[in-house]
Amino acid sequence: MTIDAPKNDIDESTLEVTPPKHYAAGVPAVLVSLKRGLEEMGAVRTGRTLFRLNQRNGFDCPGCAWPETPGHRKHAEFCENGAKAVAEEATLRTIGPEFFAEHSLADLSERTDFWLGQQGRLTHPMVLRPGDTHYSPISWDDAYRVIVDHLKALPTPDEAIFYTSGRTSNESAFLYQTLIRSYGTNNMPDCSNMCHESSGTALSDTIGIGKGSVSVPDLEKADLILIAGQNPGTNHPRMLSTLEKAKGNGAKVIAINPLHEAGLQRFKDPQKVNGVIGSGVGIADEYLQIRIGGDLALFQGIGKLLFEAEDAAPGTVVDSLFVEEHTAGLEDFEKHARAVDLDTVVDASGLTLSQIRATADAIAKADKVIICWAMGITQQRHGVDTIREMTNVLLLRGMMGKPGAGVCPVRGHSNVQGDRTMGIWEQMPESFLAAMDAEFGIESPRKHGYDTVDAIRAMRDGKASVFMAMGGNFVRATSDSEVTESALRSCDLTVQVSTKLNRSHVMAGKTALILPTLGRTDRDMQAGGRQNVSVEDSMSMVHLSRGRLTPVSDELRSEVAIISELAVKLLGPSHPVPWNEFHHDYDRIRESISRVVPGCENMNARVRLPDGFQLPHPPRDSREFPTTTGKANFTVNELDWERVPAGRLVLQTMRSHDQYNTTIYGLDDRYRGIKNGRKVVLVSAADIAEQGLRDGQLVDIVSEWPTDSGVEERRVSEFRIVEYDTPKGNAAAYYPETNPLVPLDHVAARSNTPVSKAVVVRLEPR
Ligand SMILES: Nc1nc2c(c(=O)[nH]1)N[C@H]1C(S)=C(S)[C@@H](COP(=O)(O)OP(=O)(O)OC[C@H]3O[C@@H](n4cnc5c(=O)[nH]c(N)nc54)[C@H](O)[C@@H]3O)O[C@H]1N2
Ligand SMILES: Nc1nc2c(c(=O)[nH]1)N[C@H]1C(S)=C(S)[C@@H](COP(=O)(O)OP(=O)(O)OC[C@H]3O[C@@H](n4cnc5c(=O)[nH]c(N)nc54)[C@H](O)[C@@H]3O)O[C@H]1N2
Ligand SMILES: [Mo]
Repeated sequence: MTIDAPKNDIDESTLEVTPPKHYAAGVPAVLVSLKRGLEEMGAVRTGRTLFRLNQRNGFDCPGCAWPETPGHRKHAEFCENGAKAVAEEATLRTIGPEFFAEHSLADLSERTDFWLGQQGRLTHPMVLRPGDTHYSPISWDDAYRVIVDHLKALPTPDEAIFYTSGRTSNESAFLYQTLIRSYGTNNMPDCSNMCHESSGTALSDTIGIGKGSVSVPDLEKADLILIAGQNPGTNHPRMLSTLEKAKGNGAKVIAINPLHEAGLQRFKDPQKVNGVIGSGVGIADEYLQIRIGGDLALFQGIGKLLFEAEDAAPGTVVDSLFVEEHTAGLEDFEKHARAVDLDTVVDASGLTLSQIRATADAIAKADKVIICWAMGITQQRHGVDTIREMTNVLLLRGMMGKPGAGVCPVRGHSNVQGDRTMGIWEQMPESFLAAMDAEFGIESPRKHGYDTVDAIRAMRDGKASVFMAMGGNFVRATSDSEVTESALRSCDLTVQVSTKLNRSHVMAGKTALILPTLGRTDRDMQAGGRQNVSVEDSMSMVHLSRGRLTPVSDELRSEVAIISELAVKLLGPSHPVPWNEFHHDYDRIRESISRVVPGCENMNARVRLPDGFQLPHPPRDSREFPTTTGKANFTVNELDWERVPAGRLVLQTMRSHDQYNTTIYGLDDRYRGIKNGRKVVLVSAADIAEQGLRDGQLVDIVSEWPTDSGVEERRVSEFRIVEYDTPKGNAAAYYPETNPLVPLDHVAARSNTPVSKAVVVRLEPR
């Protein structure tokens, strides 16, 4: 069998630009999936993986966290981008000791993210010791010894940081936090800090639980679905099938997005006849091309208009029964909402008054309303307030805890929600820590730990010197790349448990370890036989995932194995946690989870049900709100938005169609018409004209950040201007190439999430 050689590096000069597409998926998507599969893993593995994706006895797609339709797990359900995620992991290309002997650290650091990721699966534990120019092989036992020696030498466990990315299974996340808390710290930053933290913070305030309140059947039943700050055609393609069904049942969809994303316009389902030869289905009935950062204003305007509609036809808009029985804080909210100035809302959002009125009218009249959102909302300075304001609108209309209505934060990584449920959080509540202590006879630390941004600050300031990551690509995922890179390099030890090579392996601490691990698709054999793991999707369904592929190397260890083996060495053989039993039989881990994590009782039996089981959600299940008031809270939020200084643009950093976060699959952003390159900046015709620039011109993007001592500048070079339909004053470019532009302190209020979607920049012609 031949596996294609890795792709060559990027030549941005061959960039091609064609008009953006107005629909998503369709035949090209299926062809792309199969082609990627065959290139990376050959026919047999392609068959074994793609047709086992999201099936009852198969593995959970490592793509996004969009759920399966209950009862449908028996059908192969996969999408183009899920297939790419699988091909990326199941590739037969490998990089072992010879690769690292050939490529020095200096060589690797010159390579692009694309090149690093394309080299293949990691096969051996590798070490870089002080003064080494190359990584060299190390045995697992010696690798654990290096970690234990460093951790034991720290003056306090709080000088170590333990990151988690969202592919980690429930079982390994639970064990990982048990290890970290047994060792003695809560320093557990995770990718969620950069992702839906704003959603968790806002929803905890308003409804008392940081998770979405709807399921797939709710979306299928809704009358009105708002989709704000999300690009499902690329990032959650299976959501389009759900939207298609909702539309078929009569739902109206309103998209709120500065860009006209293809998947929000029309969907041709490749698994249906009309999707292959017909014109597919239209998705958005209305498209609000909002200005970046204008959503808080929009929802405040809607709040005001709902009260006015209630005045005009009393008893028809405000759900007074719900409001009286289940909510608190209406009076203050009403006073604030009525005082909102609609001219300001128009200015801030860039929308017309009639668009805003039509949206409010649709919300006022629909019986079942759902609001979905993702990174366009959460990665904003006012992300938390915006989500609180969306909730205000829904609460006023009683859209909580009834079929077809509610809040729907659409999660990213396939188990990012589960990792949090399992205790990966720097500030888990006392109830969880007490349950851990009772289960294991340990003493979990109570002092809150560092989140992602605080972890970088701690390393930068010399307050932390050991960094370990369970997956992910910390230096490329986080903001302010230069600061973060030097923070990581200043550590005494960095440890990356990974499937594939990435920039975080290259930005190595004085001593650095790469520990290769099994992925979702790989068969996981332990002393107790073949193991499976579980994950929780965006709608709180927990189900099993079982890998089938033969691992590419005998040296790979599962995350559970790595954590347990390290724990025994770090904590000693008499530690009360039964690490060896956990290692050998993951059912034993689930037994402990059953006792510690509320809602996971009897997990081993329930996770084996055909659709798994759904975690409790009091607002959804019984209109109970575990908030400080015991009711759903209306909130009052100051109106603010992103102003565009003269001659400047507000830049959002987003994903192309050919990437998974920091992993670059290819160089095309098919739906947006960008081919063979990534260093582009999308700018409106009006700004191009006003600033005397031209389409196709090469520019540097310079971000400007006011400080006490003046304006700090950050720069990325040689980006090509692409004229694109985005609101005047706004621009868009791809992440992670533009992460150097996002200042570390540019974070969302309260959630501390980097503001990746609104950076003030200027374009400097080369
Ligand atoms: N194939 C693929 N799938 C993925 C991922 C991937 O990289 N590749 N990543 C996964 C992860 S971890 C996540 S979190 C999700 C991310 O899923 P998305 O949130 O869809 O990802 P982004 O590309 O960041 O897209 C943000 C969207 O918000 C819009 N936007 C930007 N600013 C604003 C604003 O101010 N207001 C509004 N209303 N909209 C705005 C942008 O135009 C864009 O459409 O996808 C997950 N799934
Ligand atoms: N500017 C900007 N920055 C952003 C964002 C943005 O929109 N704009 N989005 C943010 C968001 S939403 C997120 S979630 C973060 C993503 O942050 P991360 O989760 O840290 O990044 P990923 O790119 O998903 O991580 C990819 C790496 O994970 C490893 N990996 C893959 N599968 C497995 C596995 O099964 N086990 C283990 N141990 N390792 C595995 C591989 O080595 C791979 O290189 O980035 C954030 N950063
Ligand atoms: Mo994410």
